[in-house]
Amino acid sequence: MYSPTASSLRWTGVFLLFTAFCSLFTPAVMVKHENFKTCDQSGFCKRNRAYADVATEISSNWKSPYNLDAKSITFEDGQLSGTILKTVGKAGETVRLPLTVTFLESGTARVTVDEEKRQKGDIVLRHDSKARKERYNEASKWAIVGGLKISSGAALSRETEVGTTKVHYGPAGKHEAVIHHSPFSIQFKRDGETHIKFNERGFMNMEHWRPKIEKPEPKEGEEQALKTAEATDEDESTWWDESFGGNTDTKPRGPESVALDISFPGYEHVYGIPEHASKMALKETRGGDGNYNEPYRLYNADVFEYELDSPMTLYGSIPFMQAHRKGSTVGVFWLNAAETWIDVTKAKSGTNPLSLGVKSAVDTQTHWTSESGILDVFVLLGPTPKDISQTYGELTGFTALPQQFAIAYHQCRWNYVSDQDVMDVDRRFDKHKIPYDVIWLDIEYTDGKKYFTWDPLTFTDPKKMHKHLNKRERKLVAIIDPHIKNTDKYPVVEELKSKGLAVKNKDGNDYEGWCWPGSSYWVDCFNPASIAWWKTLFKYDSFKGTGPNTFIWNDMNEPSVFNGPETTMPKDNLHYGNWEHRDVHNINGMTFHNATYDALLERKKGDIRRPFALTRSFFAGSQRIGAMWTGDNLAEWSHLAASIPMVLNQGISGFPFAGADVGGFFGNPSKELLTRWYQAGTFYPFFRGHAHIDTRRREPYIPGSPYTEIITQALRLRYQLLPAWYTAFHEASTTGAPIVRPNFYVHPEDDKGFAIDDQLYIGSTGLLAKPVVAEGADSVSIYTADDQPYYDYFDYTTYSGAGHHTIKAPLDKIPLLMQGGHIIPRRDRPRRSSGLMKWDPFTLVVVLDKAGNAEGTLYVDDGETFDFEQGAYIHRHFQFDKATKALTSINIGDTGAKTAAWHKTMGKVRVERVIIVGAPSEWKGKTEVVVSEEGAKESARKKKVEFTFHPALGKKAAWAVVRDPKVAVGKGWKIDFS
Ligand code: MIG
Repeated sequence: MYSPTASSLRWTGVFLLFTAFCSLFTPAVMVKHENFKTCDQSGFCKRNRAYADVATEISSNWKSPYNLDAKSITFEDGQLSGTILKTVGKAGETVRLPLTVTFLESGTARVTVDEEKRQKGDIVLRHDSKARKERYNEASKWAIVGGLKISSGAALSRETEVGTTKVHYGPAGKHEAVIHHSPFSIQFKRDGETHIKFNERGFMNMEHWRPKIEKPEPKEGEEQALKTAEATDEDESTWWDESFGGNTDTKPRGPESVALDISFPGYEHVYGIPEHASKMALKETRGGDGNYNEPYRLYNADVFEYELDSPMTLYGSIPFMQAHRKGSTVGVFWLNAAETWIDVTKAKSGTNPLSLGVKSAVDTQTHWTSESGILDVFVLLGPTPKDISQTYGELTGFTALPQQFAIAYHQCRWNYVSDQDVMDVDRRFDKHKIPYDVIWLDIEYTDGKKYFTWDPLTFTDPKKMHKHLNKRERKLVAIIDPHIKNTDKYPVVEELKSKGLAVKNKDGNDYEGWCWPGSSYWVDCFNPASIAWWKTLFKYDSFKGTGPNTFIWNDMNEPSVFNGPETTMPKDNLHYGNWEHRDVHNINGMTFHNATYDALLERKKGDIRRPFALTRSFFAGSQRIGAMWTGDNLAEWSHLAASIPMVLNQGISGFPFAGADVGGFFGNPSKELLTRWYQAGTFYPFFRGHAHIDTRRREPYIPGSPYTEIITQALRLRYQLLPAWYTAFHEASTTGAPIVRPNFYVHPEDDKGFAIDDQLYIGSTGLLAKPVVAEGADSVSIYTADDQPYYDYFDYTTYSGAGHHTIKAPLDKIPLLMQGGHIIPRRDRPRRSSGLMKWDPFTLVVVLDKAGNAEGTLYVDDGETFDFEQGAYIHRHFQFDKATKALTSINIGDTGAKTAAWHKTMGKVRVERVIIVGAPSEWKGKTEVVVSEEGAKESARKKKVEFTFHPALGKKAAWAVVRDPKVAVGKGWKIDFS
């Protein structure tokens, strides 16, 4: 038997280095298409596309075989139930499919279709297997955390039509579901207008359970005859097993896919369904020029050297799509964890031409297909983008409010090779006065890829390293992957096996596969006992050398399996509860990330710090746990450009704490590319530099002058704006709103901007960035959607009028504008880390709108603990009112047990400067303003403070400064400019 020896491991290392070395000389890196299925190579996708083709053929007499049995319909407590009968085969046998349509208080409707459990006899006929014999119905257990309150007002409509059932629901009963019985279809209406249609085109398909009938092998000469016979029937070739790339999926339960067409009449744009390296506005996937010829695929996978502008699957999936047009945004959340494909096509609208102008002349039609599970779809009727993020967030959870350090800058590479190396990098950042918060350790820190250990030669004193970092309040993130090395004398693998917590193969034995450590097992985090065990591994006295400033990175959790089909696990593997891997694949990564989060919560009794865990694989709901990044991109300009729509798409899909590897993972970026990437990266909610093991070092201090200085400026900008970012994160954590926002989200009425995905707004701050993503560019064209003035962030150059504006952008310039009407909180004192800024005073930038008004918010808490849940925070609303000529600060936070104590400390921090951009010219000559603060002593109630006015200069707006008004951030106050 093979057992890895020290020397064989060394050889594996040499081999890996060698492969990596070779790849340096591969001229154009390209994804290996042959490693991943096309729709045609994925049995159920092919079958359902063929089904759709038959349904669309005009000449066929085809009729959807799904009929809702009118006699079965009941309505009770906001829920309609019934049975859909599917007519099968020539004999007209029927399959019974229980339907529920649940009407929720949020105005959302949830439609589920299951398959009635068959008689014992039926099941026995099925292929013998240890797998469960019902459809997977536990996805909601992982994805859904709320929003399920039933609409008490939902009621059957009194107006009746034969063959139709109508239900009024939602706010003020404005929503209506019109359910047609034969064939079964649903129209979802808002204010009398149809926004979403189910099964309009008749693609609904639930491949029902059936016994496997062994067909005799065709004898010679009979083949042709058999083929002709089959041609009239369904294609059964992939029903009972299916092979791809030398792997065979045994499919013990046979075909069991679920499919449905969902149409958005009058909607030209659909967004969402990450993760794909494609534009934010989804493209058509069948036929025509400039379209994809493959559906968008959701099957979490470690796609090596992924290609751009592609519907290919990537590491994570969120089966949530929204459709947008002027005046309306709606959404569908397809809650299914199995492999899923989505076709998108557009058709000339069938809607009334009179209503055009609001509606698009185009309908978007989609076709969703998943390999197994029940059908479970949420229908969200908006009507605004914000309503959509809110209702989706109520269902799957809002972004966890991270610690402050987690939204600052992270420095990573594969690998910092020793504890000395880590401390050396840290010192160099300090030497160059470059701020950073977190340094990361990739897999090489371990002893031979055994997680929870340190390499005894290179990381001899992890405690000392942590202590060193802690001096500047810096943190360490260490990687922990889900593959557990199969080796002797490794307690982690011994426990995993002896406790029976590993994922099983189809025969019920521990599944063994190949990953970084060589032979490995995978922890099955669907099992509550696995989570309980996983928690024990992170305790400080178990994972020795770690402490409160150690956090975790989860990689490879798709899961990535080097020798598995499509680099992941066989679908017939078994998880806790005897569900097949097929059923749960897309949730797998989230369960691992979730276990890690739980473990971080309980490292030490009484530790109440918020966990931080980064994940590569994700599903709907992962936003509750931590951050994601877009995986292994390339150090190429095109990948820098692609990162912007990807990050925006994450935001509108409910998982906004997202970023891409700054600098590009594979390859060596030019100094110019690296610099531009840092400038763009300051606008990623998750901001981390990272690099492959074979690349040259590229920490910000490496490229030298002027690049290092320019990168430092970009990093300082991020740190300066941390109060604005943190406020945006807080908003995301309470409303589900994206942290960086695309044009359509901020300007839902501006149809010219619906497809724009290369510029971004930060939260509600009015900050609008257009990163430079082209080599040699010295300007960008930025789009502004309204007629507010937009001011250059750095020099107040004014851009007015909706449309495109050219901004000069030499290498040292970041195109960043401030939309008139906002008040932006900052902290202007440069520090080495965000932790050191905790008690720094604030600067407020008041950016006046056309009318001369502005408003904004600031959220501040300790950036560390959960005390904010007990009121330990400050939440202010600032307003500059033209009429009263005053800037005021008022409290908009609730209070709790810890409010008072918090206000005694943080509340006292000052606002040290107020800058007014677009200041009115009548302020010329003014030298003082009057400041008053609530609760101040009578003598100090009104104080005069120095004021300077700077007149407009060419295109540069006039601005003014109030120097040190000495008002506390936690108090109500007023600055009078009259
Ligand atoms: O197969 O841990 O995406 O960020 O540096 C590669 C090594 C494994 C993939 C991650 C990348 C990380 C690398 N990992």
